[in-house]
Amino acid sequence: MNSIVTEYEPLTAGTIQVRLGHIEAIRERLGPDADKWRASEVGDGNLNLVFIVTGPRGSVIVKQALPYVRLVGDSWPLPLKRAFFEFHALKRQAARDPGMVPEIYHFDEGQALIVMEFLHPHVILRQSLMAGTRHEGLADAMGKFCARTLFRGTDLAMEAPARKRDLALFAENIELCDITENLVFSDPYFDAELNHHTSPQLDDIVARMRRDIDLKVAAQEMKAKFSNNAETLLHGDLHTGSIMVTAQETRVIDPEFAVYGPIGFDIGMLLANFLMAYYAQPGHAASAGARQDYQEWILGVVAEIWRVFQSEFSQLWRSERNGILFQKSLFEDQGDALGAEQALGRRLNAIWHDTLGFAGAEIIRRTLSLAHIAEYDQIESDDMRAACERKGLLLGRQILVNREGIANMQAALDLARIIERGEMG
Ligand code: SR1
Ligand code: MG
Repeated sequence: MNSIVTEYEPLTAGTIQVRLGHIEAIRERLGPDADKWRASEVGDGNLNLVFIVTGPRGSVIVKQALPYVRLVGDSWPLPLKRAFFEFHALKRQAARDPGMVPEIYHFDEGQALIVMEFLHPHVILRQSLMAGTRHEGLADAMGKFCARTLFRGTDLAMEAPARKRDLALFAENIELCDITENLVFSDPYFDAELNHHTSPQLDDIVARMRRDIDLKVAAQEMKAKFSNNAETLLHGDLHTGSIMVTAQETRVIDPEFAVYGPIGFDIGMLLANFLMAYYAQPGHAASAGARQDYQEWILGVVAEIWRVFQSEFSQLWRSERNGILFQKSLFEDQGDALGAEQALGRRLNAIWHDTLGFAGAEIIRRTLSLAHIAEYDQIESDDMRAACERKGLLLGRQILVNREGIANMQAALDLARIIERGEMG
């Protein structure tokens, strides 16, 4: 019952047995009798098909790119090659932070599909944050993931020829990069076709933001940093929908937006999504104030991710700085360890301010541009949703425009709390 399709063709739950039944790597995991496999399509993301396929021996995930943006439909074509970039990014992330991404069992470039480990009983972190669930080790895992994957993709760590070849490979991820450049950094600030926001409640702040020259300049400065600074291989879409968790375990999925960019981009996007989850909590609380402790837990995660990132990045700086930048021959080898520490401090400081800028841009785009977040969308009352979103927008604007003036995490979180208390309008 095997059928080897050579032209790209989207899978369905009904064709998976026939289409994939001959692939040894899958047969090993599910059992050799494909008649006994059962598939269901569970994709709830913006772009792809995702199937859970279960057989007598176990389950796998089959992820297949569609030739268009699923969220919008076939009026927005999107290259299948994104599966190729996701495959290569997963390989690199697995090498740079072992155990943090799903294992790949099979990749078919022509069919734009990746067969990978079924993470169970993991759930998408976004869902968990709405439910008010705490996760041990989440901040530690994510701080280390950011430090390890981002440091190990730079010219601080990699051999220059390998990095240049890699940079050229991921530079072809043009269309997904284009989505980020438009949706994150430009669309929120004009009347882009696919924008939407909670209306009329947010109409005033949306109009104000589009007239806000400081804000638009800051957003374009961050866009320039994103487009012009091929510093490291980014995950490219590191939000809380790209993280799967159990009570104790954290894994990262979905790096199809992978591209070379500035270190602060991934961290900024990640922290922004926690900050939005913070503001969304009143919309998910059983009664007023019931989620206050949980909100503080979320801010604790934000602070801890940044603390762990800095600590791990510093350790890697000291132990794995074997690339062409800040060579040890210029510092430690001349007995000048202090110089290397000074350079590290300056780099971390610059990453911090970039992180704030990218976080601000991400918060604003998730509220005003095309792709919103479930934490806001699932708040039924328009007034409640708008109140949460407005606070996010206020914080987003502050940390984007004033990113250079916010000295540390404590100051950023104080600002988040002031806005949550309604003390800044
Ligand atoms: C058209 S794709 C919209 C968004 O979904 C992805 O998850 C990325 O965040 C992208 O910006
Ligand atoms: Mg995704």
